[in-house]
Amino acid sequence: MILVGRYQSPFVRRVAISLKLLGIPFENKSISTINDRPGVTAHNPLGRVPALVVDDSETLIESGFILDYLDEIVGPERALVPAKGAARRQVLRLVALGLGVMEKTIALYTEKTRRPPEAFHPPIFEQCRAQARDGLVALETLAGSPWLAGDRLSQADVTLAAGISFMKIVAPETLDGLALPKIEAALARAEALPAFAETHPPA
Ligand SMILES: N[C@@H](CCC(=O)N[C@@H](CS)C(=O)NCC(=O)O)C(=O)O
Repeated sequence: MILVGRYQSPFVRRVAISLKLLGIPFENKSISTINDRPGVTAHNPLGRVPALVVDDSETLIESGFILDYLDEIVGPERALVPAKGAARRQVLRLVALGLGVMEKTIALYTEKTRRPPEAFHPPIFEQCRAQARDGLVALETLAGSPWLAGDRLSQADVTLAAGISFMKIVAPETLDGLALPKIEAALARAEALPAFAETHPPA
């Protein structure tokens, strides 16, 4: 399999971490949506990463759908999202919050780096920042221990680790004044694992 996209993207990184955690061999085609748009559109007409080339005839897009496929390959015992019931809904709730935080962090990054100064609109920036912070507070409230969903590492830990690492690089001030002990503990535990350490984006 070939994972298209750079680990600087938290969406790409959550797929890379999952592939490694699940022991699925892959190559990383580390190309950027900014510097190599034709290279990316060759795999995804939307020009977005990640894409996962499964074989000569099939490429998957959308990180959530790619992760669903990986869980299907490894089966319910090893899947990072439980197959059914309350455990599944709890992990999906945490993942949804983590993804929301990730999306708002990307919006902050775009506002900071892509918009000309005269087009910067503080109310939108502040709203994205507040949404990211509120998402983190909600996650902290719902979080279990030692992992976010309780006893077992799940896709919630993977997604939040990818999102928070990205936030610490591009918009660290989002975290100012927040007390997130359960999240920070799960994150430290995760980042010590090879699947996380080996995919850490350069600062
Ligand atoms: N919902 C998509 C989001 C992917 C996404 O937004 N990727 C960013 C990189 S972090 C991207 O490719 N942006 C380029 C663009 O949208 O033009 C997913 O989960 O795969």
